[in-house]
Amino acid sequence: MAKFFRAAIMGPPGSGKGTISKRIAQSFGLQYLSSGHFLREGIAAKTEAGLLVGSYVERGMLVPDLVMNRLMLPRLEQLSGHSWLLDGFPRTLAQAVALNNLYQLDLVISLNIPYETLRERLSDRWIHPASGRVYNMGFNPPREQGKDDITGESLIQHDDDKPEALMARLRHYKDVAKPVIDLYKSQGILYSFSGTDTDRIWPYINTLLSTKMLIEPSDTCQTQTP
Ligand code: G5P
Ligand code: MG
Repeated sequence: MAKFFRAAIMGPPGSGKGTISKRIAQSFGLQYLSSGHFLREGIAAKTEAGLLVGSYVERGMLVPDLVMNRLMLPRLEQLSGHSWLLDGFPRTLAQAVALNNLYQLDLVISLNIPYETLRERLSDRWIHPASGRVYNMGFNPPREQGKDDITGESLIQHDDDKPEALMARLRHYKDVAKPVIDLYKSQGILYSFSGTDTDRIWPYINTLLSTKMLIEPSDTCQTQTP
């Protein structure tokens, strides 16, 4: 494997970023950082920053770029010497530029999932708030209904998965993601995957990463045709 491998995964709400990130982290040993998880940690802890971002997350709005950059970039500094995967960050061009000023990504995965599939998935999604573990009543149900498999504690549904917030999140995603996708395309590191089933997309991502992590050192210049 390359000494350090740096990747990001993009996609609309419910596209499977979290599910695929966990598989990547497990299969390839990357450190996995989810912006949504860190935000929810702050909200649950009721810190000053948590209260501020809570109002955005509840309404399905993007948290301001400066707040996101301050939340995510220092965590990457702590991971120097590790390979990592970002889930949900960067989400805007300003975030992508701030990240790019510090780190050159090796690969960006973009998930294209039809709207109807996203809507069905998110209305069925339940979370264990303390750990961030995600369940789906159809795809990935807990062993006991409404309870976390590990702790037995109650599962909850996010405010931002409720219908009004969800529509707002999907509308925002497309507009805001386009310049970010264009940036990574222009760098030759964007790989897009389309489909309705994570299990069918996963083998392609697995193969791509196996190839990239085996043969491409992160610090060499790359010419790729995604
Ligand atoms: P998050 O937490 O980053 P979103 O909105 O981007 O949230 P989300 O909801 O976490 O995305 P996901 O990670 O893309 O979705 O998808 P997932 O959780 O793996 O899968 C969704 C559901 O579908 C799960 O229940 C899963 O089990 C199920 N599933 C997966 N695959 C399949 C399948 O093949 N079939 C079926 N049937 N089910 C499947 O961000 C939350 C908020 O934080 C703020 C924003 O307010 C955002 O709305 N935020 C930021 N703001 C500004 N900048 C940033 N960088 C920000 N990052 C977060
Ligand atoms: Mg997620």
